[in-house]
Parts: sequence; structure tokens; C-alpha cells
Amino acid sequence: MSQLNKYKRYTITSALPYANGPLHIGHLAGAYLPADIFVRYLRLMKKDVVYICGSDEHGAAITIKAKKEGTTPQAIIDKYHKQIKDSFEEFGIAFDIYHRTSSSIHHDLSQEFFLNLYEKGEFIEKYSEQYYDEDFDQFLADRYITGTCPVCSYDKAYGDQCENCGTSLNPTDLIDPISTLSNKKPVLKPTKHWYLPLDKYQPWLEKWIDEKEGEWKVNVFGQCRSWLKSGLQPRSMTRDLDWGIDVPLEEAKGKKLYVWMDAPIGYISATKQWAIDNGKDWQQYWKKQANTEDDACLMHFIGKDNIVFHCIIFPAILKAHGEYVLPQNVPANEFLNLEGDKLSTSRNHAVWLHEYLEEFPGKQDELRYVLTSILPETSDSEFTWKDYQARVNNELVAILGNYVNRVMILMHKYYEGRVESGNAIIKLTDAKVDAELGGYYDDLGKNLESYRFRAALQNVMDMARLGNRYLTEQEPWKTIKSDPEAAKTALHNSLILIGHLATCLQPFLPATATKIFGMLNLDAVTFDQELEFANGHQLNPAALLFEKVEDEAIEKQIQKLADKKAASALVTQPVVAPAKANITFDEFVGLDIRTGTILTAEKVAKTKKLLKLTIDTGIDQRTVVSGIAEHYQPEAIIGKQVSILVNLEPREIKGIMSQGMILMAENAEGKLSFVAPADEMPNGSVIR
Ligand code: B3M
Ligand code: ZN
Repeated sequence: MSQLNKYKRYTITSALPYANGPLHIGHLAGAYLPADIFVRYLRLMKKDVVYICGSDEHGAAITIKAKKEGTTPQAIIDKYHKQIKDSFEEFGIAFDIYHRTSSSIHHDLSQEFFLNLYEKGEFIEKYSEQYYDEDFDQFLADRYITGTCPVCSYDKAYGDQCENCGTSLNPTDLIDPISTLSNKKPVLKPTKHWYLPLDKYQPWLEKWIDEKEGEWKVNVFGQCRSWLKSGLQPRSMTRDLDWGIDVPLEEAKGKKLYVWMDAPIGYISATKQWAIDNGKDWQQYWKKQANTEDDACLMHFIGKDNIVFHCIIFPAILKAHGEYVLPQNVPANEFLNLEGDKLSTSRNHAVWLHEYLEEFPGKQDELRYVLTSILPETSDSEFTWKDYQARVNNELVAILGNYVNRVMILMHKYYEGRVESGNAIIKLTDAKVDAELGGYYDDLGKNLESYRFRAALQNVMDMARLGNRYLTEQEPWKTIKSDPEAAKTALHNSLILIGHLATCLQPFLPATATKIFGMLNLDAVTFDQELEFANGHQLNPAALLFEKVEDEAIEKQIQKLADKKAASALVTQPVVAPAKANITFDEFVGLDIRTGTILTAEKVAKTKKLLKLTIDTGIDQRTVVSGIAEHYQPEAIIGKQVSILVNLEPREIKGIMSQGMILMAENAEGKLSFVAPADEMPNGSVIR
């Protein structure tokens, strides 16, 4: 271990997935598989490491999904938290805890953080004009508003971030903002929020980030520098939302913490819960220690769209709090694409982890192998099913599996699977092989500690390639007759090589490593331990490590993607407006709604939206001005039966006295429809 070795303990986190949908291979390749490999490596190095994750259960991502599925945010997070947690477990991501931010321990800690900064006077408290959707009677934060990114002109940028260029935004930065609720242009209304003064922290952040040059990945360091160069702005840490963690201030009733303030604190609250469950002291993994040499090494594994939150905002919060260690590294990955297109939850263009686990039972390591081989470590990369098949068949089966199987079969064929070495413990006797193997070990350690997991995996595969070459050169199936000792030495050396393979595969292919140790009839070892094959050691029966992937299995997956792509016309589910505040029965009874018929209709001069109607209400004939001119031609609605609110106070609109209101239904796309009785009714019939 290079500069990492100085730490006594390690706190490793992976981004908390939003509990608003299932996991897909892009999540694994971004924040989870790299972290899992690194954590397993640290454990092999017998380091004190805790690996933390959990569901991110607040924010607009949850409530928008709840609206789309016509359910509640709680139902959404309960459903997807369980699915995500189960999928991670079955796939073998070795978290020490997979927690959730809806937990009370998290709410309490987040509010404690907020009050800590509030009481220090860190926040800027100010009213500002925020976008507001009048139809839904709701302020528009984060994903409730989209528009054109002022930096890269991406037209679906969110109110808090542009996912295309990664720029962190405020809703008022968006060009042509649109509410994702009503699909209409929002209005601006004043509201009070509490802002983190990132501009005040800029000098410190610049110094802190500058120190990371050469240590942090180029893509991460570059993004941080470009944000700092563009100048940090105060960023609101509170929102006008009805879902999330209450802002713990009397005057902030109805306001919630910004999800990106609370979510990273979720790493700490999850560690607290883990410590409670395991009798540990969480503060050793997060708080600055009396002696800085005892400070934990904190690392966040994330996707590139989360860099600003983990390298700028969360460190600023931790620094402002003052008692916490700061991230030692944030090895963010770029994005994984699928079959030539971006992975997309909304378009259902994904390989979902839970579906893979169902359709490829017991093949977790095959997917681990393929994804690790294509990790988007320095640039976006591509998953294709053909490549999956090729790597499994031509690398896992043909190189790794085949090598282990050849040696095991020959050991059973010639020696009934027993090591016969006199009284000695067998040693690797071929100096050339030993030297080459040592080189792969050195490269493996350097690559793992530089978060180059693709290269690290190939270092292990090079060990298998070395073994295949050695076996082919030694030809024990020939020398067994002409020089039995040479044959035995060759196979004993090969056994030792297989033992090294199993040891080094553990971070990457844990299930395969376990199978190989099983065949060798040995306990798994850590890097500082030697595998010992003593005289008389009995191997277990040989068993195939991998099966070939057949063409039809791949064709089926490719067809499935094509079918989903065809089927998922970009129909966005209507977002259903939340019910307004309750009214009393008397208030309802006070409304006098009648059936009526449109007698005349004409456009109101100098307006786009207004029609002047004459309605026969059964009581009288009256004029009503209605905002439906963009939806109906006047001549097309004459004679139409409508529902009209007749006891609405008359009001003058564009010089015309309007006496009532026509009832219209409006969907999420803004399409209108008249509300009228299903059967023809006499004008003046009471609607109740
Ligand atoms: N929930 C994941 C995302 O942006 C976000 C990560 C939180 S990590 C504290 O997709
Ligand atoms: Zn952008």
C-alpha cells in the first residue's frame, strides 16, 4: 500500500441510489463495483474498513415518481429501497450496512448538522424570487423544473443540476424554464431560504482542491477546477417541498432540507447505525481525532454527475461544521452506455440488475467480470451483449476456467488429486514463472491503489495466461511417461499458480475465488498469507467455473431491448396534481353549478386565449369570458352543453363583464375538455 498505508481505518462510501427505481448496470459500473473491489482489496490487506451505503429517499426524484405511479412517496421508497437492497445483496456488493435516509437516526443527524451551521451563523438567510406553479400551488425546486442549461444549452437541465454537462444550477439560471407538473411556464414568487455561502468558502476550497492535483483522477480534478473557476455562488440548503427532512426552525414550517444537504450526511448516519449494530465507535470513522494520524481515510465512490456535491458542497458543509474529516479521494467514474445509447430509466433502456439476476442465475461473477473490464474510469464506455458473450466465452471460459480445469483434471488423473511431495510443502520452483508472477502482483497493487480496476483485473488474468503458457510448455501429459518428476513439478507449480489466482481474484470475482479455494480444499487467504500444499494434501473434485454463453441467450436480450425501445414511446405518465386543501361541506354547497348551452361564441379582440360566450343557463342568458380560445374554434362549440358556475361574482375581463365560469378538465399536457353531464339535461339542471 503506497500513500494509503498511513491510515489506520478507512471509511468507504458509494453514492446513495435514489429509491425511485431499480438498479441498472450503469449504477454498478459507476459507484458500486469499483468501491466493492477496492473494499475487498483493503480487507485482503487486513485493513480496518467500513463500507457504507443506503437509499436516498428524499428529493423531487421520489415525489415525482410517486405522482407518476399515482401513489405516495412512502410507498415508493419502501418498494424500491427493498428492491435495491435485495439486488445489491444477491449481486454480492459487500456493504457493511445498506441503510436509508428516511430513518429517524438520519433525520436527527441532518437537523443537528443544519442547526450546527445555523447557530454558527453560517447560513445566509434571504428571500428570493423562486419559480412557482400556480396550477399546482407549489414552488418548483430541483427536478420540478426543467429548462435549457445556460452552459451547454441542454434543453432538459434540472433546477439544481444539468446532467449533460454536470453544472450545478439554481432554477433561476434556467433558460425557458418549464414546470414538470403543469408543463407550463412558472411564475416567480418570493420565499425565504437558508443559503450555504459557497462563495465565502471558495478560497479554502481552491487551496484544498489544488492539493489534490495528481492524486485525484483527472476527470474529477478537472471538473472541480472548472467550477471553482466559474466562481461559486451561495446555494440554498432548504426547499419549499412537502417531502423530506423538516428544517428545524419555527419560522421554517413547511420547508425541507435540500436533498443534497441531507443525502451525504446519510453516509454518517448509516455509519452511526452500523456502529450501534456492531458495537463500534462511529466517530473514529468520521470525526477528526485528537491525533490527526488517527484520522480515517474517507473515500466517496460516485458517478461524474455527483462530483460537485461530493467535492465542493459536502466538504464545505463538513468544513463549516468543523469536527469531521474531509474526503481523501473521490474516484468518480464516467458514464456507461448501452448498445450505442445512453442508459435511460425513463425510456426503460437498461439492463436492470434484478432482471439480470433472474435471467442469469448464479452468473454474478460473469457480469462483474464484464463490467470491470469496461468500467468508464476515464471516459464513457459501452456495454453490448455481444461483448458480454465474447468476454465470458473467450476470457473467463477459455483462459481462466480452462486453465484451472486442465490442472485439476490432470492432478486427479495422475495422482487422484493428492499432492505427493515427500515431506515437503510444495514451492514454486520455476524462477521465470515466479518472476513474472511477482511482476503481476506489483502491477496489481499499484493499479488497485490508483483505482485502475480494469487494468488490475487484467493483471490477474495475466496470471492465468502465464499459467496456460507454462502448462503448454511443460506438457505434463507427455512427460508423465518420459519424466514423471518433471510432470509432477509442472503440476505442483500449476497448483500454486492457481492458488495465487484464487487469492487475487477475491476482490473481482469473489464467488469464483471461493469455488477455486473449494476445489483446492484450502481456506481463502489474505495477501500476506501463503497457501500451503503439504504432502498428502487432497484436492476436491474438479468442477467447471464458467459455462459458455449461447447465441440465443444473447439474441433474446438484444431483442428484449429492441422491444422495450419500440414499446416505450416517450409517453410521459400524466403527473397528477395533488389534492388542494380540504373545504367544508357548506363551502361546497355554496357553489351553484348548472347545466347550460353555448348560444354564441366569438374571439375577444387583441387576446390569444379568450372567447366571449353567450350561455343559456336555464335561469337566464348571460355572457361569460373563457380562456379556451387556444383550444377551440368559436364556431365549433356553439350548441355544446356545458357546466357553468353561475354564482361566481361577476368580473370585468378585457372590458367585458363576465358572469360565471365554464368548468373544464385539463390533463398534464394542458389539453382541455368540457365538463358536461353524460346525458343531455335541460339547461339550469343543478349539478351537485
Ligand atoms: N441519490 C444519486 C444520483 O444523483 C444520488 C446520490 C446521493 S449520494 C449522497 O443519482
Ligand atoms: Zn449543461
